[in-house]
Amino acid sequence: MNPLQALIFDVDGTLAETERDGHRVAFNQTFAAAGLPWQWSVATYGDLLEIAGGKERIRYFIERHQPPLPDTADLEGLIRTLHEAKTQHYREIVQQGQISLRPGVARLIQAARQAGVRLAIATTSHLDNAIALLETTLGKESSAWFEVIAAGDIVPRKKPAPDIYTYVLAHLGLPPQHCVAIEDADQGLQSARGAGLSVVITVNDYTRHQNFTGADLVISHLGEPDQPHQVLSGPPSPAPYFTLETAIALLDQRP
Ligand code: XBP
Repeated sequence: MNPLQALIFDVDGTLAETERDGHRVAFNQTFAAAGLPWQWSVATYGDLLEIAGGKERIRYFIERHQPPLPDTADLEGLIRTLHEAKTQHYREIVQQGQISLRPGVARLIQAARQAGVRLAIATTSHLDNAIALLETTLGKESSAWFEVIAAGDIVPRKKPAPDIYTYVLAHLGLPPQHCVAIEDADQGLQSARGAGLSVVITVNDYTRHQNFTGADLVISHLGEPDQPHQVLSGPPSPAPYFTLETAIALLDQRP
């Protein structure tokens, strides 16, 4: 049996650089449309990313920054309404083609499909966001390539809790020893590790200085034959880009 049965992808920051130019912009569009004088700069948003989940991030911003608030007793209702509008704005940004996949993502997904390696998604973001990104970047039919798309509020505790990865494994019917998670951030690493998975980190500008102790491999991105990746920590790569063989080698070295 192939030791590699499934690849489980995080979405935001891993499949694409969605945070700075996608989610952040959508939050700001939402605040402006709601008449709120809130603006999340690139730097502020970097700090807010410590909190996974859009609704949770808005709540944290209100508690931490005490911005001017509309006159309402229903704070939870306000957060819910803002987040629904933000999801809409984000989908529009993605569907306009403003976000592209990171190097090597499409290549690795196609290689997995050809080799019969199963695919899944584990994201904190809203399901509609994940589907919009997949369908816009990989084609209308592509969301069906993923046997499980676990997203948003499907589990009670978001990353860094292991729940979303545990959910994916349960629905794939696979033990973690036969799967590799691909992530971009420390919260995702903790979540996937907590579920017993091997983890590959592809860093980005928001996450490259985080602590990735416990990751099996940390690389700049998945890479392409003509766009080699850099190995930041972990075993030297036999190829200048991440392959299914690299994933199998990581599983083989598990204690
Ligand atoms: C990233 C997140 C999300 C997005 C915003 O999730 O934390 O909250 O920033 O999306 P992941 P929502 O890295 O797990 O894909 O507003 O839909 O929550």
